[in-house]
Amino acid sequence: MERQSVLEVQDPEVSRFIREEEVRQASTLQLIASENFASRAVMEATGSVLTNKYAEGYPNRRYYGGNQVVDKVETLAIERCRTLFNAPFANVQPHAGANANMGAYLALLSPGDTVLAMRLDQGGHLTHGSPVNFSGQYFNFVSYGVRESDPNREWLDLDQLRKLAIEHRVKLIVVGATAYPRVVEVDPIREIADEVGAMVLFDAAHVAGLIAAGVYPNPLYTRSGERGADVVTFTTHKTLRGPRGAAIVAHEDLGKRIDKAIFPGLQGGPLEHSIAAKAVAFREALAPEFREYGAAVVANAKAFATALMDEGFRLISGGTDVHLVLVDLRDFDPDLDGRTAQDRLDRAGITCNRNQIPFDPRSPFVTSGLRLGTAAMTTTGMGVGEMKEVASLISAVLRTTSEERIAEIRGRVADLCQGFPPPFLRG
Ligand code: DSN
Repeated sequence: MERQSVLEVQDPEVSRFIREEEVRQASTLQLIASENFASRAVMEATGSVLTNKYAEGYPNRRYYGGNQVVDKVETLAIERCRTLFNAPFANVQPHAGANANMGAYLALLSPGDTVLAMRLDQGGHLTHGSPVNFSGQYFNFVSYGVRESDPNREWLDLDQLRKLAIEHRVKLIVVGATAYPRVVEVDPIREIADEVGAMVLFDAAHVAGLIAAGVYPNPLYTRSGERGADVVTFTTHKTLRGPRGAAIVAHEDLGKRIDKAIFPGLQGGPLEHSIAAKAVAFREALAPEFREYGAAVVANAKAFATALMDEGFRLISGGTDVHLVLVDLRDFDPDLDGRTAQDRLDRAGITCNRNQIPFDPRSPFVTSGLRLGTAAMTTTGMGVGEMKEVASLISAVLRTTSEERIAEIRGRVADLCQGFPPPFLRG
């Protein structure tokens, strides 16, 4: 509190904006699938004196003096991360998911190497080979997607993945997505990789918290406990509910290469305040309550999916196994695009993002879809009853163009949120 009042005195403008954002986060619904509410302990570590320290290098191998305490912090974060993911090796320094992926590519590839990853417009990520991203500029990416028709419409097309892996003799297969509502088992990917002599990188940015909670298979291992993905990258702020940042876990033989790629290959001084907050989040995720949280996130997503379908929305792949649903708006209203829907929901206090759906006829800026996640709502304590209510509010907003009606719904949203305050407002 004292720290905030200092800010209020010294910089009233920034202080006011932070307060405004607190009000926005607490009085509107947060449905962006990549967001969550970090605990107060995580935020306290993020705002600590560790932000003052330069610590280029790794514990006991630094280029600056005075790292006695920081070494303990980073070692603790590494150990907790390894325990959480049953990982032989961990690097907790990546500043963001994009850096973690870049670090993994630097460790595993040479410029120009051929890589297979999921198409961005079918659920992948910019760092999975987009031509406007470093990944697509420095490596030769080939993309797989989802099935266009039944059986298993909009589920990962493993036949296509295997065909492309063989045809292009890829060096690395990247798995993982930002908008794919189904579990991806590493086992068949490992088999394909072994067939073509490729490595496997699993980008678990979205599902890291679900893995930690035991409700999503750990991609480092196959179901029979053999080596699965060679490397797993993930962000710490999505379902894992930690500070904004990322980490990498891997099998022991790749550890040295990954460390070298992150520093000095890619980053300078690590953000030790953030690493301390990651350690706090890993500890929280190791507690039994986090398993309940992960199970509740998925149960809420499934209830939300059913309720949305009852309201007349079609969901990509017919539902969800994870923390998010991807809505195809076209069956609900053929004239309603993702951008219009996102803006109207925003005015009603329902925060989400438009998203391309597989085989989307609209551009990435407009889109025909919405991506909705349950991680943040679940953190506030909402359950399946609230998911039904939120689905009905979304449907009501998207059925009207009356600003008066949207304002009325915004009031209902605020009432609902008042009963479920985020952690930063709790004692
Ligand atoms: N921006 C993240 C997401 O929303 O999924 C991915 O980088």
